[in-house]
Amino acid sequence: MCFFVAKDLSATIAGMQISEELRRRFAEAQRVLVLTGAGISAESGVPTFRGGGNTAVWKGMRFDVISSAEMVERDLPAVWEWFDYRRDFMDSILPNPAHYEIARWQEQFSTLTLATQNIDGLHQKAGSRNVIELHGNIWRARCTACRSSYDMSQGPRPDGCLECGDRLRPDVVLFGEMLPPGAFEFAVERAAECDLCFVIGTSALVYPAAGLPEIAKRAGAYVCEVNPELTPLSDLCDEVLMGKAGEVLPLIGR
Ligand code: BJW
Ligand code: ZN
Repeated sequence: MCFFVAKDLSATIAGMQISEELRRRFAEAQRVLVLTGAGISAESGVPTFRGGGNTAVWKGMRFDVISSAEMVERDLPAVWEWFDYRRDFMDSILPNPAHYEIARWQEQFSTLTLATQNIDGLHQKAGSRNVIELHGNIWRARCTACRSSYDMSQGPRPDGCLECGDRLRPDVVLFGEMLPPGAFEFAVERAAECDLCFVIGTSALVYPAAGLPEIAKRAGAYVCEVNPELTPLSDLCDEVLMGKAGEVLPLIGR
């Protein structure tokens, strides 16, 4: 079931799930920014990090311990074990209607900027182009010294860096690490000039990604959240569509 919470009271007519205001904004928007998080991949079978009263745990370690810069220093083989396990699992999963709907939006707006915190590559599998991967990609390894990058989607990674021989690590952004050079800055530029912003499937707890809708709002954009649960950003949003992304997104443009 999908609950609809809108600050535009005219939109709370029984049975109407998407406000007239959002439909109008969607029809007229030129520049749209979409920020996604783990929840958009939940319907593809990818576990979220938080929510539902649970926190992801790997062999007794909280994910923010195993997915941390400190653990790369302390026990890189354990970090690889955790990421290899998740890559094996992600190999078999498919995009869901939410990923496909966002890919379709590319043809609808003159500028569609998709910034994702997800590392699973499902947006690209659904056909989205130029995805800003704020937290990296699980299908890449990178050298801990020279940052040379290795694609693991076509085969196994080498034992060490082919350029300098140093150790490889997953090319993902762990707690306490900087985001990929330029990625956040580019998303900030797009947030500051968008007229419609969607925040989809993120608990909005992790910064700087969670700051993007705040930037869009300050710039005058209409901000819409899609999530079955409220988040710290819900109050800032003009509209909160409480439901699963795969069920709600296909309704917005129809
Ligand atoms: C559905 C659904 C359905 C379910 N449909 N929805 C400012 C203030 C305080 C702290 C900081 C700050 N700025 C920076 C920090 C520190 C830190 C941070 O934010 N900490 C907070 C937790 C307090 N940030 C960082 O460290 C970042 N780096 C940084 O800032 O660098 C600068 C710097 C460096 C050094 C010193 C100082 C500054 C890096 C953050 C990297 C995050 N990495 C992870 C792990 C990636 C690797 C891995 O996969 O293991 O990224 S953490 C994890 O959280 C992952 C996610 O991308 C990220 C966000 O999670 P997300 O996507 O929101 O998922 P969930 O699970 O939290 O939520 C799912 C949601 O979906 C829920 O709301 C559900 O309801 C919903 N849902 N089903 C729609 N069907
Ligand atoms: Zn190297």
